[in-house]
Amino acid sequence: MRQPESENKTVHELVADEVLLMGILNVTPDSFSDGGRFFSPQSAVEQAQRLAGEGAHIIDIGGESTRPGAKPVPVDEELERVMPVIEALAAARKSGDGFAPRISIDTRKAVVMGEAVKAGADLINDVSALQYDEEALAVAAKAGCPVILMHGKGDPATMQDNPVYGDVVTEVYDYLRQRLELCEKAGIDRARLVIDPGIGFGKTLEHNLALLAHLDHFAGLGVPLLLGASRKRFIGALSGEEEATKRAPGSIAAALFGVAQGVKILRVHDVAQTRQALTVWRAVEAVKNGAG
Ligand code: HH2
Repeated sequence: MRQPESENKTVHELVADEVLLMGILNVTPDSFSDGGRFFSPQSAVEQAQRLAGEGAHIIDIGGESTRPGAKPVPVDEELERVMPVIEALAAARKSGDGFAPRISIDTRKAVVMGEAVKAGADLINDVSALQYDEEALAVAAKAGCPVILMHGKGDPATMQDNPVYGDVVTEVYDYLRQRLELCEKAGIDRARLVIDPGIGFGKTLEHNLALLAHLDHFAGLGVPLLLGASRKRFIGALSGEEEATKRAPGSIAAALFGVAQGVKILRVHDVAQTRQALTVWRAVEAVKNGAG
C-alpha cells in the first residue's frame, strides 16, 4: 500500500504548505453542538469518513465534553467511547482505503492519551495544556507525537462563572509561553508543539473578541497556532442564533479572521463550508500578492 507523501511530514511541515482543517468528532452524549449524534462507534466512524471526504486533514476525537458546566467523565467511560473509533480509523488509514486524515485524541487524561497513541492516534489535543493530569507531561513526552496546548481558565464545570483577567491577551500569551517552556523541559521538542488561545474556555464575549482581534500576537511564540471558534457561544451572543448547528457563517468569519492573522489549524464542525471559504480567500489573496 502506498502512503501519500504528506504521511511522513510533521505537523510543522504540513502547516508550512497550507492551513489545516481539523474536523470535530465528539463521541459524547452531551457535547454542545454534536452531542449524542455520533455516540455509537459506527456513527462516529461514518462521520469521520464524511469529514475526511469534505477535506479534513485531521479528525479530532473527543470522549468528554468540555462545554461550560460539563461534568468530568470517568476514565474507563472515556476509553470505551473513543477507543473503538480510533482503532477503526487507524485500521482504515493503514489499509490505504482512502481514509487519509491524521487522528487526534482530544483528552485531558494521560491514560487516554497513552492508549489512543498506542492504537494509532497521531496527535494529542489537551484543553488543559497537559496540566489537568499530572502524568500527562510524561505520557506526551514518551508518545513522540505533536501536542496541542490550549489555554483554559478554571475547570469546565465553573469556568464561565465570571472569569476575570487583567489583560486577557497578555495573560493567555504568558500562560502558553510558560507551558511551552515546561513541555520543552519535560522532553517535548518545540517542533512538536502547537498552541491555542482556547476560545470560550473561561472567557467572556469581550475576552473572546480581544483574543480573536490579537491572534497575530501569538506568532511571537514561534509555534503553529490553532483556532477553535466553531459554533461557540460568542457567535450566538453576537448574532442571536441560539442553535449551535446554525452558526457556520459566524464560525467561518472567525476562522478567516484567524487565518489572516497567521492561524495554521482550524478546528471546525463544518469542514466543507470552511474549506470553500478558505479556497475563495486564498484565490483572492494570491491575486493581491501578485501570485495569481
Ligand atoms: N474546543 C472544544 C473542545 N476541544 N480543543 C482545542 N484545541 N481548541 C478548542 O477550542 C476546543 C478543543 C469545545 O468544543 P466541542 O468539542 O465542539 O464541544 P464539547 O466540549 O461540548 O464536546
